[in-house]
Amino acid sequence: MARYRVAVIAGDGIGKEVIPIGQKVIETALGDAAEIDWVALPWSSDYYREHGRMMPDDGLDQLRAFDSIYLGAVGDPPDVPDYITLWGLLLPIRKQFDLHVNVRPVRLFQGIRGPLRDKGPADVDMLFIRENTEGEYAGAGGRVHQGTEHEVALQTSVFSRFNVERVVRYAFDQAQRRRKHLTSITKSNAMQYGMPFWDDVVNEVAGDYPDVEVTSLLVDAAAAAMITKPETFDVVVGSNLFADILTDLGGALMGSLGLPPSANIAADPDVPSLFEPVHGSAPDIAGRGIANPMGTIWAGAMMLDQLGEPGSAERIISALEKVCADGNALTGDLGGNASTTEVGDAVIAAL
Ligand code: GGG
Repeated sequence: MARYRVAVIAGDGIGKEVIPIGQKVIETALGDAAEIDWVALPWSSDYYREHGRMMPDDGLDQLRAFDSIYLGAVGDPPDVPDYITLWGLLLPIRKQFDLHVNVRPVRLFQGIRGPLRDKGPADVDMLFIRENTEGEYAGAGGRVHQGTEHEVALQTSVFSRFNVERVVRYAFDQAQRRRKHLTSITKSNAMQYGMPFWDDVVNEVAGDYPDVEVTSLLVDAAAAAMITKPETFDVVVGSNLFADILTDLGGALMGSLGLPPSANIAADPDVPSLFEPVHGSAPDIAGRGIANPMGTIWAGAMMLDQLGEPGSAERIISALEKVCADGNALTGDLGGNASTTEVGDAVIAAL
């Protein structure tokens, strides 16, 4: 029997409520096929309040020994500023482990009422590939003359050929497995260095994928087109910031940000990848037992797929589809009144 070691960082807010549900669903889906040794790590804003840092000094070394990382959410504003939680935990993991792509499906499930009047499940089925270690979130910049009236802040985007090319190739590979269309998100009219470079790399790599049709869209036009003609998107590749923003829009198209999952995939297969819902810690609803666990459950399915358990992964997605189609166990964000636990139980029953 296969055995996997998974680090669990439930984190903050609703992360602590949805992660245990995801673990139960994963164990049910695996049955006797494989076993998971879960190791809970208390790294969070509470940990920060106690220790002055989001994870221990050797946190990354500890994580490296695992097969996978399952993360809930980070963020506890205004008590702990969001840049502390993100730069103290999630972003260092993405960068140090070279989790080069962030894979984010956007799908409207049957039974879920999306916000678009004339669009249904057949129209909303995209796969975002987000550049995940540099771009606008590279962390290059600084503040000078701090606290004076001459204060200056610089936040520099970084695009390297090595990285952009491998991310774009990953997206083309995905497009070949799907409907053979790739949309590249750019802003080369206003950002005259990084974005024409991005476009050049996309055009160069496109030469190796003659069967994939490529569309280049300015990020603002892409945001509008996701609303007016979502059916024109198949695989979408974008920079760290642009794809972060557009996938929240994607979550809205799915009916709730509680639904989309995300897979942060390591370039080196010997390094753990990280799986998390797209949503954050949602402090406004934390502790009430009403958070939607579906994004976390789906992220668990992506984790199983990557660990080499595609059958169990598919069963989880089918169970999610069934629960959505039935419509009897949906949380408030999807128009229902089920609790987090009741949704988990319904997914387990569907399995
Ligand atoms: N699910 C993890 C989480 O808390 N995400 C919130 C967030 O702000 N993420 C930023 C990012 O994905 O770059």
